[in-house]
Amino acid sequence: MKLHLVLAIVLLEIVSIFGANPKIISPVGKSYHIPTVKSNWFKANSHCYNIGMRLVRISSSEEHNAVVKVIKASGYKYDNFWTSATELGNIGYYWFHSGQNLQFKKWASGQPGGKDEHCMQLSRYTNFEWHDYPCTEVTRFVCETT
Ligand SMILES: [Ca+2]
Repeated sequence: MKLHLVLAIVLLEIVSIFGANPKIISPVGKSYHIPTVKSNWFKANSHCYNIGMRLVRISSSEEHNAVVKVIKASGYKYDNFWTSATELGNIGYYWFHSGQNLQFKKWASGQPGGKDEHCMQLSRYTNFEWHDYPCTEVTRFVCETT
């Protein structure tokens, strides 16, 4: 029992020391990873896939909060982050790697909208609430375990 507590504390310490690099386990059982590179939405999908992960998908308020916490604990809290939500090739937004429509939503006020903006980012301008942006924009992204 005590050993488990100690291990949990050690794990938390490791996460806080290494910031953006480790895979961080969320309350919903997923692990997250923020790569050191920036890319457009298409390459972000490829990058996550190539390391055995997927571009992040957010299905609940709990997951949203977990991802924001990971971002804020990383060294990159002044960037925007791609998620796998897009409306490319479809009517309305969906999660690219599952094809499911968005159930939970956290759009910032006035979003989504804007010409040629078809991919979703967590935006530093609105405390990481959701914005749509042009999919070709180069920025950071969050990968998750599948
Ligand atoms: Ca927008």
